[in-house]
Amino acid sequence: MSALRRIAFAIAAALLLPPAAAFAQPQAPLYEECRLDTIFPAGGRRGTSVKVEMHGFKGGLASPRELIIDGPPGLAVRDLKSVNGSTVEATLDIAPDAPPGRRWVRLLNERSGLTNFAYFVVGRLPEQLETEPNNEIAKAEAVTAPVVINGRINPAADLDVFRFAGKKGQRVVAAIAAHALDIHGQGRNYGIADFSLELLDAEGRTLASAEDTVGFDPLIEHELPRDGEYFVRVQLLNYQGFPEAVYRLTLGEAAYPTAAFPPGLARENPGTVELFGLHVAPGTKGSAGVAGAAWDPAYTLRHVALDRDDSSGLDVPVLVGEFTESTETEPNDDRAQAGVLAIESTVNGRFQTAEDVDWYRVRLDAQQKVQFEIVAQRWLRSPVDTLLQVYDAQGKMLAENDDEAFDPGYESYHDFKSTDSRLEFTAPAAGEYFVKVKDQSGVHGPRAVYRLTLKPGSPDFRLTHFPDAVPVWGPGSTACVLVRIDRFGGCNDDIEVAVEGLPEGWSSSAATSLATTPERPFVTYQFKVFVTITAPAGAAVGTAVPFRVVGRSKRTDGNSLERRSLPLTLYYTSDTGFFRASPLSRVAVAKAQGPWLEAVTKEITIAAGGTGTIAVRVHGDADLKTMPIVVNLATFGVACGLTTPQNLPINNGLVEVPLKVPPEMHPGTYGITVAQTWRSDIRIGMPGPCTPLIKLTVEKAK
Ligand SMILES: [Ca+2]
Ligand SMILES: [Ca+2]
Ligand SMILES: [Ca+2]
Ligand SMILES: [Ca+2]
Repeated sequence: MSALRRIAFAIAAALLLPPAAAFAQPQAPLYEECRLDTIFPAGGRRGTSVKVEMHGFKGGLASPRELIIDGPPGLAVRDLKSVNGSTVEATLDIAPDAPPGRRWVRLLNERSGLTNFAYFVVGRLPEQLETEPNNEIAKAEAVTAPVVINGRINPAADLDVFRFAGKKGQRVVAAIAAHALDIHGQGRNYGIADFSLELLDAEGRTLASAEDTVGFDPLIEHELPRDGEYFVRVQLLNYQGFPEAVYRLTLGEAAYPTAAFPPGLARENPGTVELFGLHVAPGTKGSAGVAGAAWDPAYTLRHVALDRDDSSGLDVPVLVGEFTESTETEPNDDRAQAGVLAIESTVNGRFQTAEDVDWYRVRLDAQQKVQFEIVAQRWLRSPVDTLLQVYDAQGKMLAENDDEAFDPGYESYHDFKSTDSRLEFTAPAAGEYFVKVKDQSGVHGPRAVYRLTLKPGSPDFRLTHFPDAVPVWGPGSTACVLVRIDRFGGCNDDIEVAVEGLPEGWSSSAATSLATTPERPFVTYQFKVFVTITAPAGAAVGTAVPFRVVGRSKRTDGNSLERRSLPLTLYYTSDTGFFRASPLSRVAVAKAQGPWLEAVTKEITIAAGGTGTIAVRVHGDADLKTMPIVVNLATFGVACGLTTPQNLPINNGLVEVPLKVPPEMHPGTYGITVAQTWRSDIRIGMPGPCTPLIKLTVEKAK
């Protein structure tokens, strides 16, 4: 959160919260963010046992129940225990045959439910933890390469120096995995941990240094000039340091894959890809078919690791696609050599040389609408900046796109503004059209990959939702999930968004993202909706169950579209907007922290500018006399309060909540929830209990 944003929040809090003196009621309970900020070490060697320490946020990890680990098999958890409310320890026994690569680790606890995921990597090289003090060359920690060192840059200005013996002619690798594992700060250090790395000789002279080689991760490959001692120095940019700045340093003659080709495969039959990187021989294959059978189909990311003795386990992202897959065929540097594309297909390409451009051709009917989309920097961490151009058969350029307009913030696997191209195109006449893909960042080689997908330009939409780990605060209570709807190709249908896949006894509510009508011109309420999930009254605290979010457009022509929502794990508050695509959504039952609300009024109709009253029942605290209440409606941006908080009396367990509908609100049916003050606000990562969705029908102003 920026300083300005903090101030804005403080002012908002001061303005919006009712004066405590007026009713002398306690503040709403603090619903801790169920957040896992770091796991240390962030990996271990297979066949060993690793004691890990997990850090959360302001007491949100109290009463740990279990670790839920997704991804390839081979990890067993024992000795899970609480150190304090924000720190948990456990021992991970890594099976001798555990496949190398990352796992998705979450902590289930009674205090705040289920956390976001943090990555834990299984490797095959020997591993060790750094030992402080190691800040100076004179105090460098001696290590035997090849090795993976698990360290932390903390406190500010911490430096970690390691000493190893090398031989003349050895090509050593020194590589940090941190950004690759989404290592990020908290508190005053929001943002990806940005490391730098130096290789020094015995006299302390710098032989090589690196900063942002793969994303923000530094990587050095260097041929040692003579037999002797060498040093590697790790630090954070600007001499920062914080407890979450965890890294894995691979050092020595180790295999370190950094690219895969093709960078994507058909979902149906993923198979293998070729890996590229340091000490990775041409023709080396990796499998993209591991694990994830239970993953949400909306999650298309896979990770390919190298299964070899000298592998640190760090894997390379690839994607699975819905359509026919192919790879480009060089030479294709001019129109005459263009490769053939079909609608509903994906071609995997790369820029092999600095001059490389890639041409494709496609036959289109008159007025046929198509959508070209490139994925390169997003998801794949490719360093390219694509430019996409469409030409007619006479060589006249008809359309082009550099950086896609679509906001990538919710899905970016990288942390830069997206440079991927996307355009919707309508063929003016029947015939052959040509597509040119070009890089503008001046990079080429195995990492300079892209995927170009050609889809029909018909109306379509996509959904994302967060959190992917929903806390229900007490059996019988309800929590909400925020779903974002993005429409393409002129999609203007009502889209019904529902929660599915919950076990028996659980319930949920559906919401509608409204189409635009003459009566209801485009409004931000179309972009986001809430759906809610209610746990059974008999649910045990510490229960976690999977769910999925599905959207269905209700086409007037009868051709309905169904799309699965991509789950997002939330690293910071949604206000700061730091998300990562997640393989699976779960809802977990935490201990009730205080009272919770049930909707007595299930639906209400109010004219724009008019007022109404919603009745809610308060459970869990019979002595409570008043409660600060807010009515929420998912809106664009960070706002979701339809009313400002009001301190309201409780009579016989019931609260009558007055609701004034803004005069500018368009006619339509909206899903709203009632919750206890803005501390229960999902946007600040504190999704306290709320009522199940209440249907609010807004009529035209009278
Ligand atoms: Ca350190
Ligand atoms: Ca140090
Ligand atoms: Ca090429
Ligand atoms: Ca080419």
